[in-house]
Amino acid sequence: MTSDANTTPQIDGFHLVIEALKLNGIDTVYGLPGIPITDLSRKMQAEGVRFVAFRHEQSAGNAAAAAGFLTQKPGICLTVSAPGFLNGLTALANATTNCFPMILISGSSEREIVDLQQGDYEEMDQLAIARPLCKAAFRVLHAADIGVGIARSIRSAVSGRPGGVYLDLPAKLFSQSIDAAAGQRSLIKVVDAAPKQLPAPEAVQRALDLLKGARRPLIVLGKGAAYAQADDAIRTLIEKTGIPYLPMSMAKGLLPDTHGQSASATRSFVLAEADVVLLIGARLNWLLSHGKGKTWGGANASSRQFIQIDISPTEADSNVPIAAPLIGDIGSCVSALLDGLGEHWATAPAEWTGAIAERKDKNLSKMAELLAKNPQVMNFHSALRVIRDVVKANPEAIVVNEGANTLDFARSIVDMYRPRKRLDVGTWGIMGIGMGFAVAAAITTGKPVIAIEGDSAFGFSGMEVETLCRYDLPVCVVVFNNNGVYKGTDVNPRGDDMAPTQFVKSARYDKMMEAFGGVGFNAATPAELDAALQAALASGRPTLINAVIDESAGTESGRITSLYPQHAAARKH
Ligand SMILES: Cc1ncc(C[n+]2csc(CCOP(=O)(O)OP(=O)(O)O)c2C)c(N)n1
Ligand SMILES: [Mg+2]
Repeated sequence: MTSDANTTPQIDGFHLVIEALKLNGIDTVYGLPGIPITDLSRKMQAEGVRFVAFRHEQSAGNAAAAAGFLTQKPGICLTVSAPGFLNGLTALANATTNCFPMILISGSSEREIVDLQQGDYEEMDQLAIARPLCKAAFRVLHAADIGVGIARSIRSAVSGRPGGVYLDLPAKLFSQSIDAAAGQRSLIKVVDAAPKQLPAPEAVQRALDLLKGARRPLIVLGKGAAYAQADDAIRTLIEKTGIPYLPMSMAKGLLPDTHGQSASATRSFVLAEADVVLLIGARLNWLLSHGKGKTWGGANASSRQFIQIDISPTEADSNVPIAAPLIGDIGSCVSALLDGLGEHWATAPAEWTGAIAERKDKNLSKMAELLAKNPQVMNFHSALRVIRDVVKANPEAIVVNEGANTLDFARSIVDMYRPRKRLDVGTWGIMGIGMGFAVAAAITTGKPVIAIEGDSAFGFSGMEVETLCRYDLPVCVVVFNNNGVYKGTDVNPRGDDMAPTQFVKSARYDKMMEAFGGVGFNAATPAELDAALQAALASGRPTLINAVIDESAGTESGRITSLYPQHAAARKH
């Protein structure tokens, strides 16, 4: 705020943006400075908003998205114009796909020049480019509209199905000044940003009737269920009905993975056999084989009935018919089901739960055998056994996970015990979320983070180890170093160049962390890995463990080989 003897007090665009964010409880911004937002980042800091600066905007955007998922408040990413904006855009699109609330705020160049395409510094029509990739996109041209712009962005990000929002702030806006009192009045404190949406009573009854008649019921928990923070209601519903459940990867830990009703260890059996499936915040996309085909029992699939809890009415019937859509927020829908169960609800038939238990036991002992092996060179199993045990002993730790084999094996081997403790590549299977998610997890929760990273996956955001060191965050990165993408044994048949999936052999990723003052370990055995992890958790220092993994242990694309075009073609011949 500025004033002198001859003028009324004024407030500028910089401060209106900052005040609008603060008024709405936003205390942290993830970003990367430069024209025209460097001063905004400084002034934010001066006004008590934490500015966490990254080395690449995509990581800052990923951090904002993860913060949104963990807190139900929109995570804010701040970037410069054109290239910085584009770098942040992948994270914005990924957040939208995953239903994480975030707002990408980018500075932009002179509208008059951009729109006439006269070649301004970092010229780009950012609003038009962002619009198809997010839930909503806004531009503010007048300082007096900043309050509305921020309020609309917050509402759009968190209400209904959460997602990404783009907010365009042209450079000229920041230096515009308006009367300070009018400026304060123009700010909006958003009331009830994500209103509850109660399901209709007849929709609840329809769902209960279907569930009551089920002989082989199944509940699938998606990351929407984790986001909803309706943990007690969801657990009560599962335990009261005795229905076996499957958590999608980021729903792991909503109930402890060791829970008796978890059917994860016999996923293919329950998906193929279940007759009524209750989806809670889980979409029937590719991760659930679109609700049809071989995974869902082939011929059986057509007789299966779905109940779908989702906040978006257009989600139902996206892939297969939904017999009982239950539209509303997850907390309200699950509570309504609980209320409708009454006193005498018959739990899931013993024939079904018994068949599951039998298969589960068998699969779990097979897995235990695999995990107990101690091969000469560490493989995914022997390394993940160590991490599984460390997470069990430290259930408050947050696990971040990306890669192909490193992802697939970690997802099934590392049990989670508490809600929202697992962050991963989500709906798109995107590489590059690792360090951004890890930073946000550490900053928003203050808990230790273990990032389980394929060596390729890590490379997408690896420079952010400097960010981990700069903010001295309790993040332990474990790089599963198998010398390449999927494995390190590929050779180029012509012999005149490296294969596309190969990396430098025996690289020492731990040295990267040491370069910035963090702690590095090289671990070639389970015992070394365990010691390094224990040291990292005890010290709370940024740590990188280079875990040496058998370079021949992985398979192409981990477990999604079937999506490869050439494999599909090969099957036909
Ligand atoms: C942004 C992006 N680029 C490329 C891919 C394709 N991709 C999937 S997994 C993967 C890396 C797998 O290698 P690594 O992380 O080393 O895991 P490993 O299987 O070796 O354990 C890549 C490049 C992707 N999913 N996302
Ligand atoms: Mg690898």
